[in-house]
Amino acid sequence: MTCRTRAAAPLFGVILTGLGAFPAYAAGSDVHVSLWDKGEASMTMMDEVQPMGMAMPGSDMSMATMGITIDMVDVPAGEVTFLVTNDSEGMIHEMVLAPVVDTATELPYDGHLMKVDEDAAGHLAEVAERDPGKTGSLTMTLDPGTFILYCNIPGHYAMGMWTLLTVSG
Ligand SMILES: [Cu+2]
Repeated sequence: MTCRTRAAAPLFGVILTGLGAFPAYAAGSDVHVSLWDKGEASMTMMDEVQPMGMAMPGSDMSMATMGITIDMVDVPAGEVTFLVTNDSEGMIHEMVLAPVVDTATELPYDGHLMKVDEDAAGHLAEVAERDPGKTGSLTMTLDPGTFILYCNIPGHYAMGMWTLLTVSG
């Protein structure tokens, strides 16, 4: 019996070490999300600038007057927490999360409402409308793939308020 006990102890130690090799999965990832705009000029430019929604031909994102910035563009699959701050001084913004099948294809968009068709796009979850300076968080368990974070206040998506997140397996 004594011999068996001694043999088992090191094996148990190896198993514990193996579990410790995947801390990213256990802890999850925190993604800081900033919703921003350039103030009054953001909306007055809407009629003058070509829309910059995802994959729209001729889009130049350097012309965007509002946007979504994230501090991690690639996270491991598993639990992901989005810590969202509306950094605008005067506008309400939000963050909607949707899967992306093909980054070369525009999201379904209603040009009259000036909004993404959330149901058709495959809505997953959101941090809904936040006043300037306010925060919100959202925790999701995500499988590998590409996801889009966008703001669906009328006009904002087309003005450039979106970004892509890669979830790696
Ligand atoms: Cu917005």
